[in-house]
Amino acid sequence: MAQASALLNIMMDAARKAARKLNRDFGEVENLQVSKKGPADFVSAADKAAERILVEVLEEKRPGYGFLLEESGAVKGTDPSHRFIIDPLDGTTNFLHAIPHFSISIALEREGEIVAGVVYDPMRDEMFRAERFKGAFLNDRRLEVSSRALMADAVIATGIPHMGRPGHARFLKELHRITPHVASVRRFGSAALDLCWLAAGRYDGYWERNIQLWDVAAGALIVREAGGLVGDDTGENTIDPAIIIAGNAQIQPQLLALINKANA
Ligand code: 2AM
Ligand code: CA
Repeated sequence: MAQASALLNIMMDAARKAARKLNRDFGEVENLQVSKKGPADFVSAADKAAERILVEVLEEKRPGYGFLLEESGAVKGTDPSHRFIIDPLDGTTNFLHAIPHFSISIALEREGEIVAGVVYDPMRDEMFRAERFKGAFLNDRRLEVSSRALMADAVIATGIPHMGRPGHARFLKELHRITPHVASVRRFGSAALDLCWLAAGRYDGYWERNIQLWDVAAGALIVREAGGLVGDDTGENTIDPAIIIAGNAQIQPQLLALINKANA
């Protein structure tokens, strides 16, 4: 078991503090399901409140760092080389429907590189963390991606484009190309957790298009530090929220090939 650094401890403390608020609000959402108005406004307030807590904790411990926030956008810091990239509630649709699968995602970027990442799943009390070159962990257990090499054995996670977003037809083409070759496909609704579950060897691959940097910045580092690959559809080893193709080192290239075939 490796001791987490001071930086990761700060990021994890922030996540746990914000999670306490999200947990209370999740309980309330479960009650609001039956109300006429529904929980939508309440959830958007919960989201913002969690973000405020995260910023408050991180600002106090790392004054001057900038932020890229899902709810409030970019906030410039006095230190131009550091920024936290934060999704206070990844899996909002799940949260809104009282489906207990969502997370808090915090990444730290230094000079344009993601150097630390924390993803916390408050419902399962699972804290995923990684620092560059120092490995990935789930709570205190070192993570490694699965060793499944055959697509026929692989469980692949994905995200389906939601209402109002482009790419529905393309998604179906890709799904149609992939499903006959793999054991199963899953769509659970939190990109940050999809990546962490891949890092933990639960999934063997993952792809999604048209998401945002805050959905994947921390999770992508966690996958890489667990020995997995994260890239785009050209085979470049990059974190491009327009197209994320990830997997263990055997599955990722095969998934990439199928996605490119689907679009050929
Ligand atoms: P969110 O819950 O923070 O919005 C699921 O496919 C992924 O897409 C989630 O990580 C989700 O993050 C993201 N996403 C982005 N915009 C979304 C939207 N309008 N509705 C649902 N999911 C969205
Ligand atoms: Ca998100």
